[in-house]
Amino acid sequence: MGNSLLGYKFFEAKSSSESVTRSCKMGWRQNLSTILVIIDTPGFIDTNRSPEETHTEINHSLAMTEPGPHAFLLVLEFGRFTDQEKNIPALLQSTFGTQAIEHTILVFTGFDKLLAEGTSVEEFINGADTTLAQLVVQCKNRYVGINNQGSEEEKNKALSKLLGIMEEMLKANGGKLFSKSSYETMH
Ligand SMILES: Nc1nc2c(ncn2[C@@H]2O[C@H](COP(=O)(O)OP(=O)(O)OP(=O)(O)O)[C@@H](O)[C@H]2O)c(=O)[nH]1
Ligand SMILES: [Mg+2]
Repeated sequence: MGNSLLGYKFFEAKSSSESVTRSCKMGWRQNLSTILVIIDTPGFIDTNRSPEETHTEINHSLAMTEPGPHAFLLVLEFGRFTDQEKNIPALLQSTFGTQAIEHTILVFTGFDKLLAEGTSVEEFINGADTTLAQLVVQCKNRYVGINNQGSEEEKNKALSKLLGIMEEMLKANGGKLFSKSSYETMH
């Protein structure tokens, strides 16, 4: 997924029965109107590590973004929202703080599968189970679908959409970067 946004292969990505990404890694893209920095993290549901170890590793990503990220991209797949996945928003909030959801954009991968069925993203969201529908509401309808196997054009279209959503989100949040410590001292 990160590679699609960067426009080149940088992060390790492959079909595997085990989690592939072990540590946080930062990649850049410079051929846009702004410099895009993406930090890929291990998944919250890691097949090889305890939740505590995963939490610690994902937490490293925040220090890498100093003074803070513009957005969290919560990557899910078009398809079933499993019981394990239902726990992800809580894990996101326990890692980065409860306000993290205010800075979160949902990115659904596997858009190609949806297209093959003739289902639109909106149809998928409208038919989503209660927990996913609630998450979409919490994220104030900030979501985008992407086909990581698609053409450069398709991937760039998804990126443009994502950057547009991020800009709107930043405006709504008063242009502030996410900062865990400022929230912690405020509350
Ligand atoms: N068809 C299709 N396959 C996808 C899409 N996105 C990811 N995949 C496939 O899913 C597999 C896993 O992708 P990764 O990007 O490695 O996923 P990840 O979430 O980083 O996985 P971990 O690092 O193991 O947690 C790869 O083989 C991808 O080609 C998509 O939009 N469509
Ligand atoms: Mg990965």
